[in-house]
Amino acid sequence: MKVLVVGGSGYLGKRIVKASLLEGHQTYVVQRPEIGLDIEKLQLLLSFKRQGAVLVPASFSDFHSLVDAVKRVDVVISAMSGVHFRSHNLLLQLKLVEAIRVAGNIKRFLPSEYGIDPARMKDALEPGRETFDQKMIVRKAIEEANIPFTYVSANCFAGYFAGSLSEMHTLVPPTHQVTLYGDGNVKAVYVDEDDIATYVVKAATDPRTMNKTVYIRPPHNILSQREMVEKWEELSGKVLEKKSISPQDFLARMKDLDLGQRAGLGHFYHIFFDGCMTNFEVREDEEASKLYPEVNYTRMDDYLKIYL
Ligand code: NDP
Ligand code: GO6
Repeated sequence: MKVLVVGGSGYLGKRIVKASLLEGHQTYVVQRPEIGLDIEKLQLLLSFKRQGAVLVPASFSDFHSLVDAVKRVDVVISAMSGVHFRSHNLLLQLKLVEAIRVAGNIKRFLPSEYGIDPARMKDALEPGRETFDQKMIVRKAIEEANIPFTYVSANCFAGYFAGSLSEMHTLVPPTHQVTLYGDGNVKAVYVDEDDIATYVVKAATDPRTMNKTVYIRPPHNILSQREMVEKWEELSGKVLEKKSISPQDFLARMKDLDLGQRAGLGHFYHIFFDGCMTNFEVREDEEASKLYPEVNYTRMDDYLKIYL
């Protein structure tokens, strides 16, 4: 298969490029002229080329260049940034959908989702709600254009949610005390980003996932915050002092934060108080570790070793 990755130099995107090359796909990666003097991005793209990827020059400010890029492949996987607010990111994503519609050749499109299932977040708190609403607007455009799709709900990126033991404003485990959300027993789902990329690439060409949502919910990685803390205590050999925060006190922290962190706080609230990742059933034919049992996914006790 010929696979185009959009956003291929990003945090998740670079892992998707690697997974696609490993899967043996002819892998195309968008190279935007706007990266300019960003030497890290350019060197990363050049390293993809050395590994066999084809770099495709295209710009979101040149619609025809997007259509031409899309015409060269069968499958498009987007991993564009999700942190842009106030509709900027939405406009870019809709441009990509329009280019795919006009090109008319795409057998599967995976829009940039990879988190909580936005279809279940109609009542989410503002301003985090905006990220879900935008993803739903992109879905509507895809479906109205009759573009074959797969949506991937990847749950918690381990890099953000496991390393921090799910505390905000940090990416590393605390050394002395940890604040649990309520009793700390609500189940979330943690996934290594390399595994997310592997599952995304597998789902992208799978006839079983056509026009469906795939949930990445590996059974060993369905864990409460308390269980994550216990795993870290076991590994580090140190017991952390536990505090607890009520949902009301946690929400009250929002007033002092900037827009991005307020959105994040809402997401954490829905994950660790509402249990939005685990309060519904998924069938075996829509769960990634069941669809692709050959993938030896990373368990969180192994993952946490990188922080020792
Ligand atoms: P990044 O912030 O790393 O950005 C990815 C890419 O977006 C960039 O590399 C760039 O592509 C592209 N991009 C950024 N700005 C522009 C622009 N102005 N014009 C065109 N392209 C642009 O993204 P992430 O990897 O963090 O996020 C990818 C997805 O994963 C998002 O949908 C996000 O919501 C989700 N996510 C989920 C998390 C979870 O825990 N479930 C955690 C974090 C993200 P280029 O390579 O061309 O430069
Ligand atoms: C990741 C984050 C971590 C925010 C999703 C603030 C979309 C999703 C799980 O960009 O807002 O400290 O589902 O202080 O559907 C950010 C967001 C995580 C990363 C959440 C995300 C998750 C986006 C923080 C913080 C660890």
